[in-house]
Amino acid sequence: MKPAPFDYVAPRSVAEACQILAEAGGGATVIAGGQTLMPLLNLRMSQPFILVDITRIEGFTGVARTADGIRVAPATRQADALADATLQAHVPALVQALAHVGHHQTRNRGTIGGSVALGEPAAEMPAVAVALGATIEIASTRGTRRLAARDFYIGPYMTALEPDELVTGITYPDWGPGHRWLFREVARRPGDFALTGMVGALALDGERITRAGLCWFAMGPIPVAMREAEGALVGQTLSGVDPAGLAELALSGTAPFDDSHASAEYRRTVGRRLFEKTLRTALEAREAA
Ligand SMILES: Cc1cc2nc3c(=O)[nH]c(=O)nc-3n(C[C@@H](O)[C@H](O)[C@H](O)COP(=O)(O)OP(=O)(O)OC[C@H]3O[C@@H](n4cnc5c(N)ncnc54)[C@H](O)[C@@H]3O)c2cc1C
Repeated sequence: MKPAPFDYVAPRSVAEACQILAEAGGGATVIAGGQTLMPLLNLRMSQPFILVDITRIEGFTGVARTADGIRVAPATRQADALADATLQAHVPALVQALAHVGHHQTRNRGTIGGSVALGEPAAEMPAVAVALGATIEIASTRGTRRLAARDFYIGPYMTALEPDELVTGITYPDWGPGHRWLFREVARRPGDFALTGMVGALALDGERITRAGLCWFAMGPIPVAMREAEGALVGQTLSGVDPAGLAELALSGTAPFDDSHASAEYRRTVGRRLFEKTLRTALEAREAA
């Protein structure tokens, strides 16, 4: 199939893009890398009358250090983020996760902002944002606002974004030198969406864990923060943590689902083992971030 007819615009500024979205009254759709949207258009599951290409907006690509952490502009290609030295040094969990987002070909087009804004429950980037405590910048003609990633995801493919709003940046806190990062997923084939996966970081003061951020993906309708496990980890020493003992806490709040790829029971069982193994690896890591 081919898409239903639409107009195409490529604004050069955030103000221009927001004006177009506002005037369209819900009839416009943002396109970034197009890796998810193009198939939806071709299948006519999405039928906007205007497509707003945000990749030419000034300042919409690149990674920068700011007072709040590391800011990734929304149209930054996943392949560029994967190769970015600042992200590699300061947000290694994101870089590790990115290597599992699709394939070389999709990462050459796909963007960080597109993945964050889409809110696919099995996607890696929303879970990274939730785990690390990222802040999402949002703009519209009504102004700008900042939202914690933990408040951004509402349901499968549903976020707090209004139809006239645009994600204009994602800022990841710097978890500090020597922090431990965690990432692991299980997928049928490299590049497939995960059947289950987790990502996170532990901030340290010497051997003591001062902050923990952990999140599941493909374990519920949204990225599921492991709030109880995070709380139990803070204050413990690296050698004092019992990963097996924490696994049940980590699973609380998850709502794994049955689909054609795996059963909920499979996700829960594999998730438990994956959590234990991933946490143990992070605790024992000789060389941390
Ligand atoms: C074969 C294949 C395998 C894949 N495997 C994975 C995988 O394993 N893990 C994974 O996470 N993804 C995977 N993907 C999807 C990934 O490649 C996409 O890049 C990502 O989901 C969307 O990013 P995009 O830049 O392509 O966004 P687009 O497709 O352009 O847009 C996606 C949605 O986000 C909205 N949007 C985009 N940018 C913004 C913004 N700045 N503000 C507001 N709304 C915005 C669009 O309106 C649209 O609704 C795969 C895709 C393919 C084709």
